[in-house]
Amino acid sequence: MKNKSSSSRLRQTQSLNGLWDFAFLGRIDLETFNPEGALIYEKMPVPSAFDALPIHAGKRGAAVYRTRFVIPPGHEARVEFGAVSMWCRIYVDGVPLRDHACGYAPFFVDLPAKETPERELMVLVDNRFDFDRVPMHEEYFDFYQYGGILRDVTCYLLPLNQPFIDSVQVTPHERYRDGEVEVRVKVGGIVPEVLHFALQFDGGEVQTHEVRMVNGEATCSASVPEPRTWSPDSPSLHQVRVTLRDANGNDVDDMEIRFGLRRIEARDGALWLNGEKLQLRGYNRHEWHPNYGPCTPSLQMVVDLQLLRDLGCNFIRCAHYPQDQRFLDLCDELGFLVLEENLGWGQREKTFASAKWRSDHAESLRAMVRASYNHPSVIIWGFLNEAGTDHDYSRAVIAETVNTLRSLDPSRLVTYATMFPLEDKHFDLVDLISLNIYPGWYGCEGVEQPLECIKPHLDRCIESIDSRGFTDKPILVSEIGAEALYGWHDAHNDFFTEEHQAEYLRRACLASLEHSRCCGIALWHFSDIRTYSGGRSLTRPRTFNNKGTLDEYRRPKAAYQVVREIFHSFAKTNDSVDQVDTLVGE
Ligand code: ADA
Repeated sequence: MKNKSSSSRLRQTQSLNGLWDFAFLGRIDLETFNPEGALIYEKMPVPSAFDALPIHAGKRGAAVYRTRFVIPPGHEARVEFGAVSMWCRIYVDGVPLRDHACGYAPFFVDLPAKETPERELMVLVDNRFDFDRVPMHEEYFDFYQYGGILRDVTCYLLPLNQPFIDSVQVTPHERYRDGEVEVRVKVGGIVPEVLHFALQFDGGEVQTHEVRMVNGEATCSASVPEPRTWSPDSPSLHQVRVTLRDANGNDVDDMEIRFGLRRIEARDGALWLNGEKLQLRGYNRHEWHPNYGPCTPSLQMVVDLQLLRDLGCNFIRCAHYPQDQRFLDLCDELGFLVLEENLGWGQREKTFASAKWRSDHAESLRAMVRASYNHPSVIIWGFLNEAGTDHDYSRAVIAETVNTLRSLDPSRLVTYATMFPLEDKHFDLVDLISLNIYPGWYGCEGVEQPLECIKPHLDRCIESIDSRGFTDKPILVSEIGAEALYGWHDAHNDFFTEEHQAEYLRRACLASLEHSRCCGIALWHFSDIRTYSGGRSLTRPRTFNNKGTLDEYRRPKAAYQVVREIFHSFAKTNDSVDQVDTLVGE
């Protein structure tokens, strides 16, 4: 399935996905790697995580990928990588062009022109944990971190001696219902003083614009003819084609993107979508399947969304990294609301002290917003899941991240998920307060009736937040859950049985959705995932995080029907239109 959020008619575009040459190099010294002497003896599909394939399972070290392709002589080109994990160095025709160290964020390299058509792309990847080289990935994260070229690789030919479109961002204005939007065109290559371009919405009439460039960008207001509002009940999408023209009126480059007309707000202690109060009902979801690791096929994404829709969900928290664009395309089309977050998991003072981490984190944030800006499904940007936000040392990083996100995109809400609901020090900085809580699961050693802890704990968290003066901020339960091993039942209905999990989730859903201050819930989590290896995994049976309502093969546990019933009953009371049966097939 093709990435639908952007395309071009004028640019020559080629997918570089396919079978690449490959070799696992192991624990080599990366600085001694010689691209010319690389002994390459295997084939590897791109995209894939090499260590998700049984033949390389569990290996950590360097690996090299190589492909050859052709572009017309004299042309510059851009190669976009959807994600390469965890660290990589990109060589073009034997020359190292850049390193990249956030395994889930998209990035690109610009290929210089050459007199001959054949080009060689080599990607040295490394999935070893090394805080100095790749501080965004730390080994204690509660999900398995793989290596490889995880997402699509695409090559675009850039126009010769002309400006080209780097990105197009469409932002709905206050009068979005009437089709009023702002269009921002970012230009690369030769940047003119005044940009001549044409806009064509939904294949209709062409509107021409001449705009003075500011910092490489041209911004104008425009009006979408026959506007339709986007919402989960009615996920209507619009398209706009932006065509750059040279001084003689010739078309030199173009880009078509999809967008939606909708507005998200946080005010009066609640969330509002298109002016209507919004209740979020959903799950946290990792991009993962045992057969493919983090490189799930589109079919699996559709299957997951069908199941989430069947469960009565309107919301997905995409834990804990920037998403594959194919998944967000599907959320746009099917009408799911999304919280997309930057890679982060439990960072503390040592991480924040690293200049390399700060710069990689900021780069990854910018890449996430650039890639996902036009998806109407994305309503909230998240970052730094469960960081040390009970301390002052985290304030500068949180403030800086919020400022970066707001300056890149003032149209969406910003949040981080805290594990310190009672002690957190930075709620004032965000639009939405997100709580990861596990009452009656973690920390209930010695408690007679752990399930009885759920509601009182949530009530206490909310009271404490309100008593600290945050009554205007919506509160989301961004994680809550309990483990169950698929197929495990016994007479005690105790921890790890399906029955215990079902009862836990029942209480968690009711405590959250019935609370007037709570704008929604994202259960932890959709399906079981592989996590820690080695000694850390002793707290995780099977080396899996087993809190899925479905197991890793998407087989439902007992909790499935319980959650389904509750979510559907709240959907009936809270949503204007019952959207349950409206899933549109691919
Ligand atoms: C955390 C974390 C999740 C997962 C969960 C759990 O809140 O954000 O990634 O680790 O706890 O299962 O304990």
